[in-house]
Amino acid sequence: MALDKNTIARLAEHLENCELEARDTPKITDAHPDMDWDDAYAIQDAILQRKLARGARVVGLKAGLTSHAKMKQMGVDTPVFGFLADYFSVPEGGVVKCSELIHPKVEPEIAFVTKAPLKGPGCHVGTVLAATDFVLPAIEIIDSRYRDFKFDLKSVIADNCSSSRFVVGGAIGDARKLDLRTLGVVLEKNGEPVAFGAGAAVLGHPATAIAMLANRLGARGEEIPAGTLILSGGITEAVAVGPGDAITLRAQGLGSVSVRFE
Ligand code: OOG
Ligand code: MG
Repeated sequence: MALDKNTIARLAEHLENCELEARDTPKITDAHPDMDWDDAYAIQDAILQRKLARGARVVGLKAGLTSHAKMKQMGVDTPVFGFLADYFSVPEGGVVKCSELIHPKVEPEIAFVTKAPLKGPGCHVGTVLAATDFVLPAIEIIDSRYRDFKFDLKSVIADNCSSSRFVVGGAIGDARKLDLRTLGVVLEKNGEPVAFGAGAAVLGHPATAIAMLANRLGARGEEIPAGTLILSGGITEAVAVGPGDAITLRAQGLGSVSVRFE
C-alpha cells in the first residue's frame, strides 16, 4: 500500500460524494500517481463500507473490462471487479433518472446467479457452470465519476468500476444447456439496433469472468456465496444515453430486457 489510511478514507468520501451528487472529478491517480492496486481496491472497499454504514445492502458483484471491445474503448488491458448496491437495481421496464447521473452509458451483459459457493484459487469455466443456478440478460448502466470517462485501471477500480445502475430481466436460462460463447445479443436504442455481439467476446466465455472474480476473492480468503448475482461484463462497447432514450437488450433464447431514461 502506498497511501495511508486517511488518504484512502478521504478519496473514498470524495468519489462517493461525486456519485451521490452526480458531479465529475479528474482521475485520482493525477494527484496520487504512486497509488497501487491494493490502494485502489481499499478505496473501493471504503466506499462499500460507507454505504453499508448508511444501511445499504450489497445485492451483487460485477466484472468489468472483460471484452476487447470495452478494453479498447477505455484504453486498458485487464478486467476489474466491483460491487452492486441495492439502490443500483432498476426494475425491468423501469426508468432511470439522468439527473441522478453524470454521463450514463449502457452495456449488454450476461448475469449469472450462483447456487453454490465459488472459492478460488483454481476456479474455471467448469466450476463456474457447475455452481450456476441460472443466467439472464442484464443491461448495466455505468457512470464513471471521472471527467469524460477518462481514467486508468487504478482510478476506475477505486470508483467501483463506474457502477451506477443495472437492470436484469427477460427469461432465465440454464447455463449447462446454453452455449454462452455463441449466445447472441442485440442492443437497441430507440428501436434501432446499435450494438451486437456474442458471449465469447467476454474472455472467450463469460463464465471465465466469474472464475477470475472467484480466484481474486480466493486470494484474499473470500468466496462468492451461493445466491449471488454477478454481471460478467459488457459484451460490446458501451453506448451513451440521455433523457428520452429507450434501451432494449435482446439476448438469444433469453428474451429481452428494457429500461428508459428521463
Ligand atoms: C468501467 C466499467 C466497465 C464493463 O462491463 O466492462 C464495465 C468503465 O468502462 O467505465 O462495467
Ligand atoms: Mg459492465
